[in-house]
Amino acid sequence: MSVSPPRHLTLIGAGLAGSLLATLLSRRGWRVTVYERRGDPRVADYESGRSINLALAERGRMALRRAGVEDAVMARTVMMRGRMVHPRGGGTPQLQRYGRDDSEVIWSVHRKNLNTTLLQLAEDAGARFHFHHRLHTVDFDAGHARFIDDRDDQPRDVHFDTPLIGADGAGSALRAAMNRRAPLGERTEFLDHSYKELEIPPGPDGRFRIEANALHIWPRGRYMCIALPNDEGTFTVTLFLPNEGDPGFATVRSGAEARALFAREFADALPLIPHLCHDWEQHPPGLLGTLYLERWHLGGSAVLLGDAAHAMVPFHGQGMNCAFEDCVALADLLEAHPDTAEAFAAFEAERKPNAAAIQQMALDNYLEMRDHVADPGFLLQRELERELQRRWPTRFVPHYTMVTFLDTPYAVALERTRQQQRILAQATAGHATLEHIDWKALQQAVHAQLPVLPGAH
Ligand code: FAD
Ligand code: 8RB
Repeated sequence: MSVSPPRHLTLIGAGLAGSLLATLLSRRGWRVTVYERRGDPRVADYESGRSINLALAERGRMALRRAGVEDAVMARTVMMRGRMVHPRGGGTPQLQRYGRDDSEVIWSVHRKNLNTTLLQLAEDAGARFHFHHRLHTVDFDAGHARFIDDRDDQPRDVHFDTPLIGADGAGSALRAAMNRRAPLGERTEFLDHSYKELEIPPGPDGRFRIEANALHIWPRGRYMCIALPNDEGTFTVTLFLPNEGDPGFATVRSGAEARALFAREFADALPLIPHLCHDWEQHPPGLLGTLYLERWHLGGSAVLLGDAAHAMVPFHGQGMNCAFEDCVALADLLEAHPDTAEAFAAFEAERKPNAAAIQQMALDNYLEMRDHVADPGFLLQRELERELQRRWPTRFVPHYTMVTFLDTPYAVALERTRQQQRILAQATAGHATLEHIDWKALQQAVHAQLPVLPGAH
């Protein structure tokens, strides 16, 4: 006789992954209790007035569709067709499309709107939320968790007899508690670059000051600036800069120094950012890094997902998309495995290699965005890539398409990308155009090395 499986779960964190997972599980009849450090974003003015936006791609949309919330979210997004590359010295910005047409685009979405929508949906589905509960410590043997209310520093001790799911982000307190109980093999590799957020307000007519339907990039070799549109006519600008050297955060310290950097390197952006000096001096640079864990779960007692398990650098815009994919995978596996420890082990086995792959691709994409996008050799490879996709669309699927428009497992996308890069580099080496291409030889290489990719069309 086996005891009936626990149908009650406790989630830590009601951010993007926590609120989506709460919905998916509640819909399937699980009792879900969620503890969140911050206040309820639906009632409190829980963040500063600034809008922070995220790029939503197909993986994220698929997960939202599973939760029945895709349409509600999509109603308030801004389409981004491609990269708008702003050259140094003020030449005309050029759009590099992400896909073949407007069916292959990404979407800019407000973090707060998205989080609020997901929370409401989870509550409607029956999940119970406890806000102002910051997980502090866990006694796994006794089944006790201590939470702190950060408004008055008061502790609350809660007894639990359910598995714990950590969706509490990159600084996860559940991860720390699990690690104290049995080491998770944790390692964080910080990037020697950080970031600063700035804002382009709407123009006098309330409209976007630059092309709305693009992700803007100012590539400058060792560093770059980007801008994503918000639906109220603003852009959130992010400058990524090395910590050391010049320019770097160590040398560009005052608002006036930042203004001088923009005047020199981002001349067309400077007049659009009226609060540059103020914003520069108000907010410290944000750190960037990759979190690697050897283990994601503690038997059947606790498991981590999203940033808590695999925080990554932002350069592929996949952190949230990957976290959403985690939620669908975990919900499915909890359904498939009555034994929670087995479900958690299967989740780790399925997702860990894929998380490692997108972590690597995110690091690689920094070089592409800040440097390669302005390089003629790179542009020639992109041109060949498009032509190979046109000829053999189910076999030669561009890297960006696999990551952003398909749900190809990230590990498969990484492997095929490496193979494709060898083909592209070899075929274009020493040439400035595609005139010399031996299409017969390429056809052979493509068919020999790249089997038909599920989902490609
Ligand atoms: P989070 O969304 O961070 O949620 C964690 C939640 O846990 C929060 O609500 C937090 O308050 C709560 N919490 C933390 N500690 C505790 C505790 N001790 N007890 C209880 N609750 C706790 N990804 C993309 O895909 N595309 C993008 O364009 C993109 N842009 C980004 C821009 C910025 C500025 C940043 C910072 C990230 C961006 N990301 C993007 C990454 C994305 O935000 C994360 O990968 C995603 O939010 C991960 O979801 P999560 O639920 O794991 O963590
Ligand atoms: N976290 C993004 C891409 C890929 C764009 C391309 C890149 C800001 C922090 Cl840096 C970045 C992408 O290859 O042309 N898609 O979506 C989002 C990105 O940065 C987000 C806004 C960001 N994430 C800490 C800052």
